[in-house]
This record gives sequence, C-alpha cells and structure tokens, in this order.
Amino acid sequence: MQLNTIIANTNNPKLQAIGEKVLHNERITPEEGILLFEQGELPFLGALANFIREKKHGHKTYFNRNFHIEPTNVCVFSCAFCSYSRLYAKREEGWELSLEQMMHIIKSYDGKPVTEVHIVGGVHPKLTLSFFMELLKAIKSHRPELHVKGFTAVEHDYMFRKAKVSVEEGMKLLKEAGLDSIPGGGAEIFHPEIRTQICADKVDGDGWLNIHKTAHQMGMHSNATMLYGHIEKYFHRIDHMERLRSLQDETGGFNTFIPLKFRNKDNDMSHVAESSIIEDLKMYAIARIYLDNFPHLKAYWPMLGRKNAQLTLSYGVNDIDGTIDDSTKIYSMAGSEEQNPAMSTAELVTLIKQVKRQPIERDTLYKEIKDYSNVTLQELQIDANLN
Ligand code: V47
Ligand code: SF4
Repeated sequence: MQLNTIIANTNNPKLQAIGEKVLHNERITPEEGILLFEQGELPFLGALANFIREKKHGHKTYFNRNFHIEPTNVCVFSCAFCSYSRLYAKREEGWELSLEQMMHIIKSYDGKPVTEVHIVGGVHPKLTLSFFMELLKAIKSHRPELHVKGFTAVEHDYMFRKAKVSVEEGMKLLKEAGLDSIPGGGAEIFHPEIRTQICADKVDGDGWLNIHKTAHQMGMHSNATMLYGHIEKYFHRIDHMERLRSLQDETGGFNTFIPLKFRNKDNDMSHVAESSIIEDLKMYAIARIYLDNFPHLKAYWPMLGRKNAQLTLSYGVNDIDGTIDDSTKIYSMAGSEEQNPAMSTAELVTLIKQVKRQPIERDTLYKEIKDYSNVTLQELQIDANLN
C-alpha cells in the first residue's frame, strides 16, 4: 500500500499531520515525537520509518567485519543497569588485559579481512591516557589501515580528568596516537531525572555531548546510543534524541544512532521488566522518523538477537553492525539470548537476504566495500572460511 493511502486511512488527524510531514520531508517536533510513542500504532510507524529508510538507502543494509577488545571489566562507576562491571561485588571475576595481551588479540586477526577494531570496556582506575596512547600507537604501527573505534565518552572523560588535560587536549593526543572514531556508548538517558537514578556518578549528558562535539570539530566521526526500556518515560527518550539532533545540526559528525534495549539479568535493575518486541520496533521506527539528520540507524544484534534484528530492517534500520567476535561480553552477561555473539559474513548476508534486502559490506565510515547481492551461497561459504 502507498504511504499516502496509509496516512489517509489513519483516523487520527494529529497522526495524519505527522504522516504528511514525513511524506514531505519535514522535521517533526518533540511534542509530535511523544505523540507517536503514545498514539502511533506499529504498522503506521513502520510504514513511515520504512519510507524514510528506503528514500535514504533503498534496500541497502550495511554490515562490517570487525572484532572487539574489552581491556577490562573493572569499573570505578556503578551504573544500576550494568551486569558487567566488577569492582566491589565480584572482584574475583574482574579481568584486566596488558598491552601485550591486547596486541596478541590484534595479531590474531592478521591476514583476516576485518576493517575495524572496537575497543570499549569498564573504567579501570589504573588504565590511563598514556597507556591507551601507547596501545593505539602499537596497533597503528602493526596494522595502520585497521580502523580503531575506541572508548566511550565515559572512558574519555575519566582518562582526561585523571591526566588533568582538557577534552580538546586529550582528544588531540588520542587522535595523534591513532584513534579514528568514537563509539556511541555511555549515553544511556541524558535527562538528569533519569540519569541520576541509573548512572549518577559518571559523566553527565552535557559532558557526553561535549566530548562528541569536540571529536567532531577535530574531523572525527562518532555514533550515539540510547539505553531504553527501563524507568524512563517517552518524554525522556524524545529529550535524548532532541539533544542529539541539535548537536548533529551543528556538527554533522554522527554516523549512526543505536537504540540499546535494556536487559535485566544480574544487575541492580533486575526487578524492571524488559520491553516487548512491539515496543522495541516502535522505538526503532520513531528514532528513524525523529533523527532526520542521522544518516544511519543500527540494530545491534548481539543485544536484540538475530531474528529480532532481522525484523528491525522493516522498521527503519539499515545497518546490523558486524561480524563481532565472541569477545563482547556486555550483553551475554546482561541476559541476551546471544551467548556467543559471533556471526560469519555468510550468516550475516543470509540473514539480510532472507528479508529481501541488499547486503553491503561497509567500513566504519560507511564507504562501501562489497555488494553481496549476487554472491552465491557457495562463494559465501568459501568467504566464510576467511573469517
Ligand atoms: O553504554 C550496559 C549498554 C553500552 C546494559 O558505537 C546495556 O558502534 C542493555 O555503546 N542492557 C555500551 N544495554 C555498548 C555500546 C555500543 C555497542 C555496539 C556498537 C556501538 C557503536 C556501541 O551498553 C553502554 C550501555 O548503554 N549496556 N548494560 C544492559 N544491562
Ligand atoms: Fe562501568 Fe560502563 Fe558498567 Fe557503567 S555501564 S558500570 S561505566 S562498565
């Protein structure tokens, strides 16, 4: 069915007005964003989001070949939703990798066609700015073309404060040492009403935004996330996306928005129920509609599960991250059904093709590396052996 027919069939004049705006490429207001959450039915939201997705990207669905390094799960902070950090409670389960151990991981990918390493972990009091500069230099001297997407704004904030340097100075040092871009973690919910309840002791919303703004001003790109589906209200989600949309108007430095579904296993918020798949799909669709200046919307499959990630491709999502190695523990520890999050290129391509989308391998900055539309299953299996 055509989008204008779907809009006309909606017997809610306010939703019809929003639908018309989307059809004519106009931005929606925060009030309209909240209304979409409160009154928009999933098929209507999905049609709008898919219209935007297909206008921006057609059927193209991006993935990249990457792996993760988590330097430590020891963390000085105590976010209530975190199932991962080990400092006080279960100290014996804490780990901390040396520079040599991390270089060993990097070298284990020699000869494999990965384009990105994503480095992110807890905030360890002993892992300093100079330690990470040394790590970045070692990675770049070993494999200069490997893109390093590293450290959340929370980690940046802590290492810069500890080293007593400004955000500008610290970011410049990391960039010179080899940092290429910044992942979207640590954003959670910016609004202080919620942030003070779920992660009071780490960098606040303005601090997070300032770190990304500084990176953008130095020509680096970054991603943004939002941890949703816990104690926040729709208003807080829209407030979060509004702050991101405003910064993006200013800098244009964000590549991707990644909604992260709260998982409730083994953390201080285990009493909070997880959101339903309907609520998850609404979240993706409204993010696609609201963040009109974000080029990409990513579903992070290790958290959502493969089947649900596949479903999001009809609700605005045009990226499903990468062939992440099972070194990612943050979601398996929080209760995701993906206990060993690794997917071969063959599996990712099949997953995308099954829902009639076009699988495209990209690099971190969305340069297209290979179109897998016409690659046969046999070729994929040969390719899978390279993974
Ligand atoms: O900031 C922690 C989230 C984030 C839980 O930029 C949880 O490409 C759900 O940001 N339930 C870190 N979520 C991971 C992250 C990320 C992941 C993939 C790609 C990119 C990217 C960034 O994980 C944290 C927090 O929001 N998180 N605990 C939990 N119980
Ligand atoms: Fe530390 Fe990050 Fe966990 Fe918060 S979410 S406790 S900052 S590892």
